[in-house]
Amino acid sequence: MNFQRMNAQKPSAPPAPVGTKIPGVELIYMTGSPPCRAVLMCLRDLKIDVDMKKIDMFQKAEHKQPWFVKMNPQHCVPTLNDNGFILWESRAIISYLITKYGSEEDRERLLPSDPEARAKIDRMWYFDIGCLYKSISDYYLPQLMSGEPADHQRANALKQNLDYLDIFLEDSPYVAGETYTAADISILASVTHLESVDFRYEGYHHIAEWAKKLKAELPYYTACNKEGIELFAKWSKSRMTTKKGK
Ligand SMILES: N[C@@H](CCC(=O)N[C@@H](CS)C(=O)NCC(=O)O)C(=O)O
Repeated sequence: MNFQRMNAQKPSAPPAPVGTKIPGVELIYMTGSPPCRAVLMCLRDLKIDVDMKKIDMFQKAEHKQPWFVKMNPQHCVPTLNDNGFILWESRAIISYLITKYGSEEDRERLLPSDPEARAKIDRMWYFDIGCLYKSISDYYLPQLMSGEPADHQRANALKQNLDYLDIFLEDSPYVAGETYTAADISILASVTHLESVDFRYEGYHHIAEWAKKLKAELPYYTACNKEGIELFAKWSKSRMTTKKGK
């Protein structure tokens, strides 16, 4: 991806430490990235701290530099380095962090061992990566990156996936059932990404209620998300303005 000019925003400090420091673990991330925001929420939920390495994908294209491509040939963030064990894909990172560093209570709460409960989380994670987050990216990135016109089919795919999520949330307070789990973390990052592209999702009443409830319930929501959403919003606005000015 080419995110030119996004780093025209003021530089930000990594999130302040809040929990138990895990030695030798580093998270390579970017503030405006929804999957990075999801991993930040997971770290906060587990009350663990790792070294935070923010990379500049814009002016410096650090994700394309040899040291990073050698570590992660797919050159994407978030990427975790746990004492030499390298892992990318936010949902895999979240699962790994909970399994390795969560307490028994954290594991049962966020990633329950009951096969049916766990299968529902997997289903929502696959729905997120394969449908929901994918449809947000498919619709907005061509417009933001290359100035392409909005594609109606892609808009419909996004709305269809929001309809599905709204139906899922009709009968359960959280995306995978009666309690907050790791699936809510990822899907919350995806849904709130819509705020940074100015897509109003209030009309999806169950989604809107769920997001509002989580924002109020999660003590770490603002610390992990506000700055990233605002940064992406400023950038996307500038890209839309540039496009209109062409
Ligand atoms: N499915 C991946 C998506 C990761 C991703 O696309 N990250 C973007 C930033 S939001 C990135 O690193 N883009 C740079 C690139 O792909 O070269 C995840 O959930 O971690």
